[in-house]
Amino acid sequence: MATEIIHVPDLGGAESVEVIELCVSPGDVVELEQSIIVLESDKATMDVPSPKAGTVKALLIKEGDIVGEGSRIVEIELSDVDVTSSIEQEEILEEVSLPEQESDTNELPPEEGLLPEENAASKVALNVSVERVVTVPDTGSEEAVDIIEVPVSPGDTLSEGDSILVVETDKATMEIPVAFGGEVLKILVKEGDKVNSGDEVAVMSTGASAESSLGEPSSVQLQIETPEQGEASATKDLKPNAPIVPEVKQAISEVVDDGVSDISLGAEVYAGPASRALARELGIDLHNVKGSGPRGRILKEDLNNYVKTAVAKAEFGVGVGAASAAIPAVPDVDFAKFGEIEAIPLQKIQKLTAANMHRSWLNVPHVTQFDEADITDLEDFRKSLKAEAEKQGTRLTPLPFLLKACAHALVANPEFNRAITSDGETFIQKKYVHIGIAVDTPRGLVVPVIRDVDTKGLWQLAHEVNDMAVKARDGKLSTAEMQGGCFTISSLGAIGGNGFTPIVNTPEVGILGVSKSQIKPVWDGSAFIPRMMLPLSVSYDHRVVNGADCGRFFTYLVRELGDTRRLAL
Ligand code: CAO
Repeated sequence: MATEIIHVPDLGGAESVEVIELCVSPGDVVELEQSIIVLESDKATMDVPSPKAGTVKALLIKEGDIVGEGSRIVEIELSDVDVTSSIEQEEILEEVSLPEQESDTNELPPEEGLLPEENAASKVALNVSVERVVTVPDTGSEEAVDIIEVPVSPGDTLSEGDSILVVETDKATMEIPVAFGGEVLKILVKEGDKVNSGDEVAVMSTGASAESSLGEPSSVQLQIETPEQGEASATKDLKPNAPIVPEVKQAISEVVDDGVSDISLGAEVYAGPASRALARELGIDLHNVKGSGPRGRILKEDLNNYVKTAVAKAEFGVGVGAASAAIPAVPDVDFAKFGEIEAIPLQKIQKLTAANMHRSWLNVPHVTQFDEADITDLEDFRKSLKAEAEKQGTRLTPLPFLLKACAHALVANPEFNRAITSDGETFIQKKYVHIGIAVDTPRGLVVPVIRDVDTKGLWQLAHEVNDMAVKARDGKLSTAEMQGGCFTISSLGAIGGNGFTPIVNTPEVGILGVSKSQIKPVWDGSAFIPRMMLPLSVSYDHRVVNGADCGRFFTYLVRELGDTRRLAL
Protein backbone atom coordinates (compact mmCIF):
# COMPACT_ATOMS: atom_id res chain seq x y z
CA MET A 1 0.00 0.00 0.00
CA ALA A 2 1.29 3.46 -0.89
CA THR A 3 1.52 5.98 1.90
CA GLU A 4 1.66 9.72 1.74
CA ILE A 5 2.53 12.46 4.20
CA ILE A 6 -0.02 15.26 4.41
CA HIS A 7 1.44 18.71 5.07
CA VAL A 8 0.04 21.96 6.43
CA PRO A 9 -1.21 23.94 3.40
CA ASP A 10 -0.63 27.63 2.65
CA LEU A 11 -1.78 29.52 5.75
CA GLY A 12 -2.80 32.67 3.93
CA GLY A 13 -0.11 34.83 5.49
CA ALA A 14 0.08 33.33 9.00
CA GLU A 15 3.56 32.07 9.82
CA SER A 16 2.93 29.78 12.75
CA VAL A 17 -0.37 28.51 14.08
CA GLU A 18 -1.41 26.25 16.92
CA VAL A 19 -2.89 22.80 16.47
CA ILE A 20 -6.05 23.05 18.56
CA GLU A 21 -7.87 19.92 17.59
CA LEU A 22 -7.03 16.53 16.12
CA CYS A 23 -10.05 15.26 14.23
CA VAL A 24 -8.66 11.82 13.40
CA SER A 25 -6.73 9.03 15.13
CA PRO A 26 -4.47 6.28 13.77
CA GLY A 27 -6.62 3.62 12.13
CA ASP A 28 -9.37 6.05 11.12
CA VAL A 29 -10.55 5.93 7.53
CA VAL A 30 -10.59 9.44 6.08
CA GLU A 31 -12.40 10.61 3.03
CA LEU A 32 -11.18 13.20 0.57
CA GLU A 33 -11.72 16.69 2.07
CA GLN A 34 -12.52 15.34 5.53
CA SER A 35 -11.09 17.56 8.29
CA ILE A 36 -8.00 16.07 9.84
CA ILE A 37 -6.88 18.85 12.18
CA VAL A 38 -8.00 22.30 13.28
CA LEU A 39 -5.46 25.11 13.43
CA GLU A 40 -5.77 28.45 15.12
CA SER A 41 -3.92 31.68 14.52
CA ASP A 42 -4.41 34.76 16.71
CA LYS A 43 -7.44 35.68 14.57
CA ALA A 44 -8.91 32.63 12.88
CA THR A 45 -9.65 28.96 13.33
CA MET A 46 -9.33 26.76 10.26
CA ASP A 47 -10.00 23.15 9.41
CA VAL A 48 -7.32 21.36 7.40
CA PRO A 49 -9.03 18.93 5.03
CA SER A 50 -7.33 15.81 3.79
CA PRO A 51 -6.28 16.09 0.14
CA LYS A 52 -6.26 12.29 0.00
CA ALA A 53 -8.59 9.46 0.96
CA GLY A 54 -7.17 6.55 2.94
CA THR A 55 -6.42 5.24 6.41
CA VAL A 56 -4.53 7.25 9.01
CA LYS A 57 -1.26 5.46 9.68
CA ALA A 58 0.32 7.91 12.10
CA LEU A 59 -0.27 11.36 13.51
CA LEU A 60 2.90 13.42 13.27
CA ILE A 61 1.73 16.28 15.48
CA LYS A 62 -0.21 16.64 18.71
CA GLU A 63 -2.63 19.16 20.17
CA GLY A 64 -0.83 22.34 21.25
CA ASP A 65 1.99 22.00 18.69
CA ILE A 66 2.93 25.10 16.74
CA VAL A 67 3.13 24.44 13.00
CA GLY A 68 3.73 26.38 9.82
CA GLU A 69 3.10 25.93 6.12
CA GLY A 70 4.59 22.61 4.97
CA SER A 71 4.75 21.05 8.46
CA ARG A 72 4.11 17.30 8.41
CA ILE A 73 0.70 16.49 9.86
CA VAL A 74 -0.27 12.92 9.24
CA GLU A 75 0.78 9.83 7.34
CA ILE A 76 -2.00 8.29 5.30
CA GLU A 77 -2.14 4.87 3.68
CA LEU A 78 -3.81 5.74 0.39
CA SER A 79 -6.99 3.98 -0.59
CA ASP A 80 -7.02 2.13 -3.93
CA VAL A 81 -8.97 4.92 -5.62
CA ASP A 82 -6.49 7.54 -4.58
CA VAL A 83 -3.53 5.44 -5.61
CA THR A 84 -5.12 4.85 -9.04
CA SER A 85 -6.01 8.47 -9.57
CA SER A 86 -2.49 9.55 -8.60
CA ILE A 87 -1.03 7.12 -11.12
CA GLU A 88 -3.47 8.23 -13.82
CA GLN A 89 -2.61 11.84 -13.19
CA GLU A 90 1.07 11.14 -13.46
CA GLU A 91 0.51 9.24 -16.71
CA ILE A 92 -1.42 12.13 -18.24
CA LEU A 93 1.24 14.59 -17.18
CA GLU A 94 3.90 12.42 -18.78
CA GLU A 95 1.94 12.23 -22.06
CA VAL A 96 1.04 15.87 -22.30
CA SER A 97 3.22 18.90 -22.12
CA LEU A 98 1.48 21.77 -20.37
CA PRO A 99 1.24 25.13 -22.08
CA GLU A 100 2.48 28.01 -19.96
CA GLN A 101 -0.78 29.87 -19.78
CA GLU A 102 -1.30 30.68 -16.12
CA SER A 103 -2.63 34.15 -15.53
CA ASP A 104 -2.49 36.40 -12.48
CA THR A 105 -5.63 38.26 -13.36
CA ASN A 106 -9.24 37.42 -12.72
CA GLU A 107 -10.13 37.99 -16.32
CA LEU A 108 -11.45 34.99 -18.18
CA PRO A 109 -9.04 34.12 -20.99
CA PRO A 110 -10.46 33.96 -24.49
CA GLU A 111 -12.60 30.87 -24.97
CA GLU A 112 -10.52 29.60 -27.87
CA GLY A 113 -7.43 29.68 -25.67
CA LEU A 114 -9.12 27.46 -23.13
CA LEU A 115 -10.76 24.81 -25.23
CA PRO A 116 -8.84 23.98 -28.39
CA GLU A 117 -10.83 21.89 -30.82
CA GLU A 118 -8.27 19.23 -31.71
CA ASN A 119 -8.29 15.90 -29.81
CA ALA A 120 -4.77 16.08 -28.48
CA ALA A 121 -5.21 19.68 -27.55
CA SER A 122 -8.45 18.97 -25.65
CA LYS A 123 -6.46 16.54 -23.47
CA VAL A 124 -4.16 19.48 -22.74
CA ALA A 125 -7.15 21.64 -21.85
CA LEU A 126 -7.98 19.30 -18.92
CA ASN A 127 -4.75 20.35 -17.29
CA VAL A 128 -4.90 24.03 -18.15
CA SER A 129 -5.12 26.04 -14.99
CA VAL A 130 -6.42 29.58 -14.92
CA GLU A 131 -6.20 31.75 -11.84
CA ARG A 132 -9.40 33.56 -11.03
CA VAL A 133 -10.17 35.91 -8.19
CA VAL A 134 -13.25 35.21 -6.10
CA THR A 135 -15.18 38.33 -5.12
CA VAL A 136 -17.98 38.95 -2.63
CA PRO A 137 -21.35 38.97 -4.39
CA ASP A 138 -23.81 41.84 -3.93
CA THR A 139 -24.76 41.79 -0.26
CA GLY A 140 -27.42 44.44 -0.85
CA SER A 141 -25.89 46.51 1.93
CA GLU A 142 -23.81 49.67 1.83
CA GLU A 143 -22.13 48.53 5.02
CA ALA A 144 -19.25 46.08 5.27
CA VAL A 145 -20.08 42.62 6.65
CA ASP A 146 -17.93 40.64 9.12
CA ILE A 147 -16.19 37.43 8.10
CA ILE A 148 -16.90 34.94 10.87
CA GLU A 149 -15.56 31.79 9.29
CA VAL A 150 -13.27 30.85 6.43
CA PRO A 151 -14.20 27.20 5.98
CA VAL A 152 -11.68 26.49 3.22
CA SER A 153 -7.90 26.38 3.01
CA PRO A 154 -5.43 26.66 0.16
CA GLY A 155 -5.29 23.33 -1.60
CA ASP A 156 -9.01 22.66 -1.17
CA THR A 157 -10.96 21.73 -4.25
CA LEU A 158 -14.31 23.45 -4.50
CA SER A 159 -17.26 22.80 -6.74
CA GLU A 160 -19.54 25.50 -8.03
CA GLY A 161 -21.78 26.57 -5.16
CA ASP A 162 -19.48 25.40 -2.35
CA SER A 163 -19.06 27.88 0.48
CA ILE A 164 -15.84 29.80 0.64
CA LEU A 165 -16.74 32.26 3.42
CA VAL A 166 -19.27 32.73 6.17
CA VAL A 167 -20.16 36.37 6.77
CA GLU A 168 -22.42 37.98 9.28
CA THR A 169 -24.64 41.02 9.11
CA ASP A 170 -26.19 42.41 12.26
CA LYS A 171 -29.00 39.87 12.01
CA ALA A 172 -27.99 36.95 9.84
CA THR A 173 -25.21 34.56 8.98
CA MET A 174 -24.62 33.90 5.28
CA GLU A 175 -22.51 31.42 3.44
CA ILE A 176 -20.83 32.88 0.35
CA PRO A 177 -20.53 30.31 -2.42
CA VAL A 178 -18.10 30.23 -5.32
CA ALA A 179 -19.59 30.71 -8.76
CA PHE A 180 -17.10 28.28 -10.30
CA GLY A 181 -15.26 25.13 -9.32
CA GLY A 182 -11.53 24.74 -8.87
CA GLU A 183 -8.68 24.63 -6.43
CA VAL A 184 -8.21 27.30 -3.77
CA LEU A 185 -4.77 28.81 -4.28
CA LYS A 186 -4.80 31.69 -1.87
CA ILE A 187 -7.14 33.13 0.75
CA LEU A 188 -6.93 36.93 0.76
CA VAL A 189 -8.99 37.53 3.90
CA LYS A 190 -9.19 36.15 7.42
CA GLU A 191 -11.75 35.69 10.15
CA GLY A 192 -12.62 39.04 11.72
CA ASP A 193 -12.05 41.05 8.50
CA LYS A 194 -14.81 43.21 7.09
CA VAL A 195 -15.72 42.96 3.41
CA ASN A 196 -17.97 44.77 0.95
CA SER A 197 -19.66 43.57 -2.22
CA GLY A 198 -17.01 43.15 -4.90
CA ASP A 199 -14.07 42.74 -2.52
CA GLU A 200 -11.54 40.11 -3.49
CA VAL A 201 -11.45 37.24 -1.03
CA ALA A 202 -9.58 34.35 -2.65
CA VAL A 203 -7.69 33.21 -5.69
CA MET A 204 -8.66 29.92 -7.28
CA SER A 205 -7.31 27.97 -10.16
CA THR A 206 -10.02 26.74 -12.48
CA GLY A 207 -9.70 23.77 -14.78
CA ALA A 208 -11.54 22.70 -17.92
CA SER A 209 -14.86 23.14 -16.18
CA ALA A 210 -14.25 26.86 -15.98
CA GLU A 211 -16.48 27.77 -18.87
CA SER A 212 -19.60 26.08 -17.63
CA SER A 213 -18.98 27.09 -14.02
CA LEU A 214 -18.85 30.72 -14.83
CA GLY A 215 -22.18 30.76 -16.58
CA GLU A 216 -25.13 30.64 -14.18
CA PRO A 217 -24.60 32.03 -10.71
CA SER A 218 -25.14 29.58 -7.90
CA SER A 219 -27.22 30.16 -4.81
CA VAL A 220 -26.28 31.74 -1.47
CA GLN A 221 -27.24 29.80 1.65
CA LEU A 222 -28.61 32.20 4.21
CA GLN A 223 -28.80 30.93 7.72
CA ILE A 224 -30.71 32.54 10.58
CA GLU A 225 -30.16 31.28 14.08
CA THR A 226 -32.47 31.57 17.04
CA PRO A 227 -31.70 30.71 20.68
CA GLU A 228 -33.91 27.63 20.69
CA GLN A 229 -33.61 26.44 17.20
CA GLY A 230 -29.83 26.23 16.97
CA GLU A 231 -27.86 26.93 13.91
CA ALA A 232 -29.98 25.79 11.04
CA SER A 233 -33.38 27.05 11.87
CA ALA A 234 -34.27 28.97 8.77
CA THR A 235 -32.61 28.90 5.41
CA LYS A 236 -33.19 30.79 2.21
CA ASP A 237 -31.60 30.27 -1.17
CA LEU A 238 -30.48 33.45 -2.85
CA LYS A 239 -28.70 34.21 -6.07
CA PRO A 240 -25.28 35.63 -5.28
CA ASN A 241 -25.74 38.58 -7.59
CA ALA A 242 -29.14 39.54 -6.21
CA PRO A 243 -29.45 41.89 -3.22
CA ILE A 244 -29.93 39.71 -0.17
CA VAL A 245 -31.18 42.16 2.40
CA PRO A 246 -34.91 41.94 1.62
CA GLU A 247 -34.70 38.17 1.91
CA VAL A 248 -32.80 38.44 5.18
CA LYS A 249 -35.47 40.73 6.55
CA GLN A 250 -38.21 38.39 5.45
CA ALA A 251 -36.58 35.36 7.03
CA ILE A 252 -36.01 37.26 10.27
CA SER A 253 -39.57 38.46 10.44
CA GLU A 254 -40.74 34.88 9.95
CA VAL A 255 -38.69 33.85 12.96
CA VAL A 256 -39.84 36.80 15.04
CA ASP A 257 -43.44 36.10 14.14
CA ASP A 258 -42.97 32.65 15.60
CA GLY A 259 -42.72 34.34 18.99
CA VAL A 260 -38.99 34.68 19.39
CA SER A 261 -38.11 38.23 20.32
CA ASP A 262 -34.36 38.04 19.98
CA ILE A 263 -32.01 36.49 17.50
CA SER A 264 -28.62 35.23 18.58
CA LEU A 265 -25.87 34.10 16.34
CA GLY A 266 -23.75 31.00 16.79
CA ALA A 267 -20.76 33.13 15.96
CA GLU A 268 -20.87 34.63 19.49
CA VAL A 269 -19.68 31.22 20.64
CA TYR A 270 -15.98 30.40 20.51
CA ALA A 271 -15.69 27.08 18.68
CA GLY A 272 -13.83 25.71 15.69
CA PRO A 273 -15.56 24.52 12.51
CA ALA A 274 -15.23 20.86 13.49
CA SER A 275 -16.94 21.45 16.84
CA ARG A 276 -19.62 23.54 15.14
CA ALA A 277 -20.23 20.76 12.63
CA LEU A 278 -20.50 18.18 15.43
CA ALA A 279 -22.83 20.45 17.39
CA ARG A 280 -25.05 20.78 14.32
CA GLU A 281 -25.02 17.00 13.90
CA LEU A 282 -25.98 16.41 17.53
CA GLY A 283 -28.49 19.26 17.61
CA ILE A 284 -26.65 21.04 20.43
CA ASP A 285 -27.05 24.78 20.93
CA LEU A 286 -23.44 25.88 21.47
CA HIS A 287 -24.62 28.68 23.76
CA ASN A 288 -25.40 26.03 26.38
CA VAL A 289 -21.94 24.44 26.28
CA LYS A 290 -19.03 25.54 28.45
CA GLY A 291 -15.74 25.42 26.56
CA SER A 292 -12.73 23.86 28.27
CA GLY A 293 -10.20 24.79 25.56
CA PRO A 294 -7.81 27.72 25.64
CA ARG A 295 -9.71 31.00 26.20
CA GLY A 296 -12.91 28.98 26.70
CA ARG A 297 -12.96 27.44 23.22
CA ILE A 298 -15.52 24.65 22.88
CA LEU A 299 -13.85 21.35 22.04
CA LYS A 300 -15.41 18.18 20.69
CA GLU A 301 -14.86 16.65 24.14
CA ASP A 302 -17.05 19.39 25.64
CA LEU A 303 -19.85 18.42 23.29
CA ASN A 304 -19.43 14.73 24.18
CA ASN A 305 -19.50 15.57 27.90
CA TYR A 306 -22.54 17.77 27.38
CA VAL A 307 -24.39 14.88 25.76
CA LYS A 308 -23.27 12.41 28.47
CA THR A 309 -24.49 14.73 31.23
CA ALA A 310 -27.79 15.35 29.47
CA VAL A 311 -28.35 11.61 29.04
CA ALA A 312 -27.46 10.91 32.70
CA LYS A 313 -29.80 13.64 33.87
CA ALA A 314 -32.60 12.36 31.69
CA GLU A 315 -32.08 8.82 33.01
CA PHE A 316 -32.00 9.82 36.66
CA GLY A 317 -34.52 12.60 36.29
CA VAL A 318 -32.19 14.76 38.33
CA GLY A 319 -31.23 18.35 37.78
CA VAL A 320 -32.94 18.78 34.47
CA GLY A 321 -33.15 22.52 33.87
CA ALA A 322 -34.97 24.70 31.41
CA ALA A 323 -32.45 24.25 28.63
CA SER A 324 -32.41 20.46 28.61
CA ALA A 325 -36.13 20.23 29.28
CA ALA A 326 -36.61 22.29 26.12
CA ILE A 327 -39.06 24.64 27.79
CA PRO A 328 -40.29 27.15 25.26
CA ALA A 329 -39.32 30.72 26.01
CA VAL A 330 -42.07 33.18 26.86
CA PRO A 331 -41.86 35.97 24.29
CA ASP A 332 -41.62 39.55 25.55
CA VAL A 333 -44.76 41.57 25.01
CA ASP A 334 -44.87 45.26 24.24
CA PHE A 335 -47.32 46.18 27.04
CA ALA A 336 -47.07 49.88 26.12
CA LYS A 337 -49.38 49.03 23.24
CA PHE A 338 -52.17 48.48 25.79
CA GLY A 339 -51.65 51.37 28.22
CA GLU A 340 -49.19 53.29 30.36
CA ILE A 341 -46.35 51.22 31.82
CA GLU A 342 -43.16 51.63 33.87
CA ALA A 343 -40.13 49.34 33.63
CA ILE A 344 -38.75 48.52 37.12
CA PRO A 345 -35.39 46.73 37.15
CA LEU A 346 -35.26 43.79 39.57
CA GLN A 347 -33.10 44.20 42.66
CA LYS A 348 -30.29 41.70 43.18
CA ILE A 349 -32.19 39.70 45.83
CA GLN A 350 -35.28 39.55 43.63
CA LYS A 351 -33.21 38.22 40.74
CA LEU A 352 -31.58 35.59 42.97
CA THR A 353 -34.92 34.55 44.42
CA ALA A 354 -36.41 34.26 40.94
CA ALA A 355 -33.50 32.11 39.76
CA ASN A 356 -33.57 29.87 42.86
CA MET A 357 -37.33 29.41 42.77
CA HIS A 358 -37.28 28.63 39.06
CA ARG A 359 -34.49 26.10 39.52
CA SER A 360 -36.30 24.43 42.38
CA TRP A 361 -39.61 24.41 40.52
CA LEU A 362 -37.99 22.73 37.52
CA ASN A 363 -35.82 20.26 39.42
CA VAL A 364 -37.94 19.18 42.35
CA PRO A 365 -41.06 17.07 41.97
CA HIS A 366 -43.24 18.94 44.47
CA VAL A 367 -46.13 17.59 46.53
CA THR A 368 -47.96 19.68 49.11
CA GLN A 369 -50.04 18.31 51.99
CA PHE A 370 -52.33 20.32 54.26
CA ASP A 371 -53.40 20.04 57.90
CA GLU A 372 -54.53 22.22 60.81
CA ALA A 373 -53.02 22.45 64.27
CA ASP A 374 -55.15 23.26 67.31
CA ILE A 375 -53.08 26.03 68.89
CA THR A 376 -55.70 27.16 71.42
CA ASP A 377 -53.53 26.17 74.41
CA LEU A 378 -50.35 27.39 72.69
CA GLU A 379 -51.93 30.80 72.12
CA ASP A 380 -53.14 31.00 75.76
CA PHE A 381 -49.65 30.15 76.96
CA ARG A 382 -47.98 32.57 74.50
CA LYS A 383 -50.27 35.46 75.45
CA SER A 384 -49.65 34.78 79.13
CA LEU A 385 -45.95 35.43 78.46
CA LYS A 386 -46.42 38.72 76.58
CA ALA A 387 -45.53 40.98 79.50
CA GLU A 388 -42.50 38.87 80.32
CA ALA A 389 -41.41 39.03 76.69
CA GLU A 390 -41.58 42.82 76.78
CA LYS A 391 -39.44 42.82 79.91
CA GLN A 392 -36.93 40.66 78.03
CA GLY A 393 -36.96 43.17 75.21
CA THR A 394 -38.43 40.75 72.67
CA ARG A 395 -41.73 39.63 71.13
CA LEU A 396 -43.08 36.12 71.46
CA THR A 397 -45.05 35.36 68.29
CA PRO A 398 -46.12 31.82 67.21
CA LEU A 399 -42.89 31.54 65.18
CA PRO A 400 -40.51 30.35 67.97
CA PHE A 401 -43.08 27.63 68.84
CA LEU A 402 -43.25 26.59 65.19
CA LEU A 403 -39.43 26.47 65.04
CA LYS A 404 -39.27 24.25 68.11
CA ALA A 405 -42.06 21.94 66.87
CA CYS A 406 -40.39 21.60 63.43
CA ALA A 407 -37.05 20.77 65.06
CA HIS A 408 -38.70 17.99 67.07
CA ALA A 409 -40.47 16.68 63.94
CA LEU A 410 -37.18 16.69 61.97
CA VAL A 411 -35.37 14.75 64.69
CA ALA A 412 -38.22 12.22 64.88
CA ASN A 413 -38.48 11.97 61.07
CA PRO A 414 -34.86 12.17 59.87
CA GLU A 415 -35.75 11.47 56.21
CA PHE A 416 -36.98 15.10 56.12
CA ASN A 417 -33.50 16.19 57.19
CA ARG A 418 -31.72 14.91 54.09
CA ALA A 419 -30.45 16.11 50.74
CA ILE A 420 -30.09 14.15 47.51
CA THR A 421 -26.88 14.39 45.48
CA SER A 422 -27.20 15.83 41.97
CA ASP A 423 -26.40 12.47 40.34
CA GLY A 424 -29.37 10.93 42.15
CA GLU A 425 -27.12 8.27 43.73
CA THR A 426 -26.89 9.27 47.40
CA PHE A 427 -28.91 10.74 50.26
CA ILE A 428 -26.97 12.98 52.64
CA GLN A 429 -28.38 12.57 56.16
CA LYS A 430 -27.86 15.72 58.21
CA LYS A 431 -27.23 15.28 61.94
CA TYR A 432 -27.81 18.96 62.75
CA VAL A 433 -31.09 20.89 62.78
CA HIS A 434 -30.76 24.36 61.22
CA ILE A 435 -34.04 25.98 60.12
CA GLY A 436 -34.49 28.95 57.77
CA ILE A 437 -37.25 31.53 58.13
CA ALA A 438 -38.51 33.43 55.09
CA VAL A 439 -38.39 37.16 55.81
CA ASP A 440 -40.14 39.70 53.63
CA THR A 441 -37.94 42.79 53.10
CA PRO A 442 -38.28 45.86 50.86
CA ARG A 443 -35.49 44.43 48.67
CA GLY A 444 -37.12 41.00 48.35
CA LEU A 445 -37.35 37.72 50.18
CA VAL A 446 -34.40 36.47 52.26
CA VAL A 447 -34.04 33.35 54.37
CA PRO A 448 -31.80 33.68 57.46
CA VAL A 449 -31.03 30.39 59.14
CA ILE A 450 -31.40 29.72 62.88
CA ARG A 451 -28.78 27.16 63.92
CA ASP A 452 -29.26 24.10 66.15
CA VAL A 453 -32.92 24.87 66.79
CA ASP A 454 -33.40 21.50 68.56
CA THR A 455 -31.02 22.58 71.34
CA LYS A 456 -32.48 26.03 72.01
CA GLY A 457 -35.29 27.24 74.30
CA LEU A 458 -38.27 29.40 73.24
CA TRP A 459 -36.84 32.67 74.64
CA GLN A 460 -33.56 32.22 72.85
CA LEU A 461 -35.38 31.38 69.61
CA ALA A 462 -37.60 34.46 70.03
CA HIS A 463 -34.49 36.66 70.42
CA GLU A 464 -32.77 35.13 67.42
CA VAL A 465 -35.86 35.42 65.17
CA ASN A 466 -36.23 39.09 66.08
CA ASP A 467 -32.52 39.79 65.57
CA MET A 468 -32.46 38.01 62.22
CA ALA A 469 -35.64 39.75 61.01
CA VAL A 470 -34.19 43.19 61.90
CA LYS A 471 -30.88 42.35 60.22
CA ALA A 472 -32.72 41.05 57.15
CA ARG A 473 -34.81 44.20 56.80
CA ASP A 474 -31.71 46.38 57.30
CA GLY A 475 -29.86 44.40 54.62
CA LYS A 476 -27.18 43.38 57.14
CA LEU A 477 -27.36 39.59 56.90
CA SER A 478 -24.08 37.90 56.01
CA THR A 479 -24.00 35.14 53.40
CA ALA A 480 -23.07 32.64 56.14
CA GLU A 481 -26.23 33.56 58.06
CA MET A 482 -28.32 32.50 55.06
CA GLN A 483 -26.58 29.18 54.48
CA GLY A 484 -26.82 25.67 55.88
CA GLY A 485 -30.59 25.35 56.33
CA CYS A 486 -32.18 21.89 56.60
CA PHE A 487 -35.81 23.03 56.38
CA THR A 488 -37.64 26.35 55.96
CA ILE A 489 -40.65 27.98 57.57
CA SER A 490 -42.56 30.49 55.46
CA SER A 491 -45.10 32.30 57.63
CA LEU A 492 -47.82 34.41 56.08
CA GLY A 493 -49.85 34.18 59.28
CA ALA A 494 -49.59 37.86 60.09
CA ILE A 495 -50.67 38.77 56.56
CA GLY A 496 -53.60 36.45 55.91
CA GLY A 497 -54.86 33.58 53.80
CA ASN A 498 -55.93 30.10 54.73
CA GLY A 499 -53.49 27.99 52.75
CA PHE A 500 -50.74 28.08 50.13
CA THR A 501 -48.24 25.77 48.44
CA PRO A 502 -44.68 26.95 49.23
CA ILE A 503 -41.82 26.02 46.89
CA VAL A 504 -39.13 23.81 48.43
CA ASN A 505 -35.93 25.74 49.10
CA THR A 506 -33.78 23.11 47.38
CA PRO A 507 -31.44 21.35 48.31
CA GLU A 508 -33.64 21.21 51.41
CA VAL A 509 -36.34 18.58 51.26
CA GLY A 510 -39.30 20.24 52.97
CA ILE A 511 -40.86 23.61 53.72
CA LEU A 512 -43.68 24.55 56.10
CA GLY A 513 -46.23 27.13 54.97
CA VAL A 514 -48.02 28.88 57.86
CA SER A 515 -51.31 30.68 57.24
CA LYS A 516 -53.53 32.83 59.50
CA SER A 517 -54.97 31.15 62.58
CA GLN A 518 -58.63 31.61 63.32
CA ILE A 519 -61.24 30.31 65.71
CA LYS A 520 -63.25 27.45 64.22
CA PRO A 521 -65.94 25.14 65.58
CA VAL A 522 -64.35 21.76 66.31
CA TRP A 523 -66.40 18.67 67.13
CA ASP A 524 -65.14 17.14 70.41
CA GLY A 525 -67.33 14.02 70.21
CA SER A 526 -70.40 15.50 71.81
CA ALA A 527 -70.46 19.18 70.81
CA PHE A 528 -68.82 21.83 68.62
CA ILE A 529 -66.41 23.85 70.64
CA PRO A 530 -64.50 26.98 69.52
CA ARG A 531 -60.81 26.26 68.96
CA MET A 532 -57.96 28.39 67.57
CA MET A 533 -56.90 26.49 64.42
CA LEU A 534 -53.69 27.14 62.52
CA PRO A 535 -53.74 26.15 58.80
CA LEU A 536 -50.46 24.59 57.75
CA SER A 537 -49.03 23.14 54.53
CA VAL A 538 -45.89 21.09 53.95
CA SER A 539 -44.34 20.93 50.46
CA TYR A 540 -41.69 18.28 49.94
CA ASP A 541 -39.30 16.82 47.37
CA HIS A 542 -40.90 13.57 46.30
CA ARG A 543 -37.52 12.17 45.26
CA VAL A 544 -36.49 12.09 48.93
CA VAL A 545 -39.69 11.63 50.91
CA ASN A 546 -43.09 10.25 49.99
CA GLY A 547 -46.64 10.94 51.07
CA ALA A 548 -46.51 8.46 53.98
CA ASP A 549 -43.28 10.05 55.26
CA CYS A 550 -44.94 13.45 55.07
CA GLY A 551 -48.07 12.14 56.76
CA ARG A 552 -45.97 10.95 59.72
CA PHE A 553 -43.93 14.16 59.84
CA PHE A 554 -47.03 16.32 59.67
CA THR A 555 -48.99 14.38 62.28
CA TYR A 556 -46.01 14.64 64.62
CA LEU A 557 -45.74 18.38 64.03
CA VAL A 558 -49.45 19.04 64.59
CA ARG A 559 -49.37 17.02 67.82
CA GLU A 560 -46.40 19.03 69.13
CA LEU A 561 -48.19 22.31 68.41
CA GLY A 562 -51.39 21.06 70.00
CA ASP A 563 -49.69 20.26 73.30
CA THR A 564 -47.12 22.88 74.32
CA ARG A 565 -45.88 20.66 77.15
CA ARG A 566 -44.33 18.43 74.51
CA LEU A 567 -42.20 21.32 73.24
CA ALA A 568 -40.42 21.38 76.58
CA LEU A 569 -39.36 17.75 76.19
N1 CAO B 1 -51.84 33.60 62.59
C1 CAO B 1 -52.32 34.69 63.19
N2 CAO B 1 -51.51 35.66 63.65
C2 CAO B 1 -50.18 35.51 63.50
C3 CAO B 1 -49.65 34.39 62.90
C4 CAO B 1 -50.53 33.41 62.44
N3 CAO B 1 -50.10 32.31 61.84
N4 CAO B 1 -48.32 34.51 62.86
C5 CAO B 1 -48.01 35.69 63.44
N5 CAO B 1 -49.15 36.27 63.83
C6 CAO B 1 -49.25 37.54 64.51
C7 CAO B 1 -48.18 37.68 65.54
O1 CAO B 1 -48.50 37.02 66.74
C8 CAO B 1 -48.10 39.16 65.69
O2 CAO B 1 -49.16 39.62 66.49
P1 CAO B 1 -48.91 39.99 68.03
O3 CAO B 1 -47.84 41.01 68.02
O4 CAO B 1 -50.25 40.46 68.46
O5 CAO B 1 -48.50 38.75 68.69
C9 CAO B 1 -48.39 39.66 64.29
O6 CAO B 1 -49.03 38.57 63.60
C10 CAO B 1 -47.18 40.09 63.51
O7 CAO B 1 -46.21 39.07 63.55
P2 CAO B 1 -44.83 39.28 62.81
O8 CAO B 1 -45.01 39.07 61.37
O9 CAO B 1 -44.27 40.61 63.20
O10 CAO B 1 -43.88 38.21 63.43
P3 CAO B 1 -43.71 36.68 63.10
O11 CAO B 1 -42.80 36.17 64.11
O12 CAO B 1 -44.98 35.97 62.94
O13 CAO B 1 -42.99 36.67 61.67
C11 CAO B 1 -41.37 37.14 60.04
C12 CAO B 1 -41.70 37.16 61.51
C13 CAO B 1 -39.99 37.70 59.83
C14 CAO B 1 -41.44 35.71 59.52
C15 CAO B 1 -42.40 37.98 59.27
O14 CAO B 1 -42.31 39.31 59.66
C16 CAO B 1 -42.31 37.92 57.77
O15 CAO B 1 -41.45 38.53 57.13
N6 CAO B 1 -43.22 37.18 57.15
C17 CAO B 1 -43.32 37.09 55.70
C18 CAO B 1 -42.74 35.78 55.26
C19 CAO B 1 -43.03 35.58 53.77
O16 CAO B 1 -43.09 36.52 52.99
N7 CAO B 1 -43.24 34.34 53.38
C20 CAO B 1 -43.63 34.03 52.05
C21 CAO B 1 -42.49 33.38 51.39
S1 CAO B 1 -42.93 32.70 49.88
O17 CAO B 1 -43.32 33.95 49.00
